[in-house]
Amino acid sequence: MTPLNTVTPMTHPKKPVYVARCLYTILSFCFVCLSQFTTIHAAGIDSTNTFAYSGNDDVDGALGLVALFLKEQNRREGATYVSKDVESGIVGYQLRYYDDGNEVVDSEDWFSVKRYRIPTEPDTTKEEGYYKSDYMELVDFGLNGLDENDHYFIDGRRFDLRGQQENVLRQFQVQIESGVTAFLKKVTFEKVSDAIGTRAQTDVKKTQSYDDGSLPSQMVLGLNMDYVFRPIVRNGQTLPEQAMLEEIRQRLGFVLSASMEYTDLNGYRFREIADQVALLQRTYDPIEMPMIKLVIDALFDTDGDGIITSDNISNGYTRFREIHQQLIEQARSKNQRIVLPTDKLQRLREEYRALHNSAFKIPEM
Ligand SMILES: [Ca+2]
Ligand SMILES: [Ca+2]
Ligand SMILES: [Ca+2]
Repeated sequence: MTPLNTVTPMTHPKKPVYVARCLYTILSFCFVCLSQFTTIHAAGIDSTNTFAYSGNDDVDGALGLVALFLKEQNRREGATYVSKDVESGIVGYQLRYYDDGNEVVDSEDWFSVKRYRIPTEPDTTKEEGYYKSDYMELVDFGLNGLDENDHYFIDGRRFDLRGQQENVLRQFQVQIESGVTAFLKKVTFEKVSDAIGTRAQTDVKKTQSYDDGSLPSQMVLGLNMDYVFRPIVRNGQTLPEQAMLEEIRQRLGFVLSASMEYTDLNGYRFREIADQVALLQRTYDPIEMPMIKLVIDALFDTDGDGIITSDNISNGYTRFREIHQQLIEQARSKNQRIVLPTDKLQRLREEYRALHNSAFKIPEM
């Protein structure tokens, strides 16, 4: 995992030393600026607006942001979102992102870079920009880097990458990286992140951890929901992924299970749940989604942006205990011996309404 303020090593040809020195001051400044983007986490883009794939098999977080940006720029284009042409030396690029229609960047989408050569002296007898129709287009299905499932086009003819050697795939991938870099140098990563704002992580669906160590809903809950869990830092150390996963599941799992179970006034059932590791560490079934959404939105994601910090986790847990205590006192005053799940859910709905100023609606599944 690469922290945000670390420059990702590039595999591009090295710049001469003197250029590097001249750039140093500028870079330091950009570096400070970049580190302010606390809601954006894309270690695949460095402070010089250079893009490189982060190299795991998952949807690339940084490329996902660029995809979201394209979408932001031209929503009217239907399911394909296209960038303006960018020129870099004698090469021109155009970026395209295709969403399968579910409005989030995920492994069913593709991203492409069109690459064409700009003649030093364009033929004035031909129509303007004639050379743009003579291009190569590299298509990354899944936004996870080029592999054997990807393909490219030359003059409209498709070539599959199946059976290609690793180094050939790598060469093609560098072309995509160069195209995205040319684009980022023009629009700047700052502008990209401003346009996307807090949706950055919740709209890029990942199945593995994000570049900054945040965990997607898929990892924590086993469900593709709009939640991202921020890394847990303790005594200055970020918890390892597995420990973080267990801790979040322990807390959320307890609240979820306890909300769906009755409790007797002595805490029986409650204690039983707390002892059941398998129950707390499990992943959830899609049928439980409305319930999970209610619990999380009422207790853990109180500001509704889909981002859940470690403070949110402990506050949500504490809040649940408070609410539960109130329910127990209510039950006592009515001479009841147990608190029913329906009472708990009703109380959580009230909590939700107070926070979000609207009634909880069962989400579409
Ligand atoms: Ca999609
Ligand atoms: Ca791919
Ligand atoms: Ca939040």
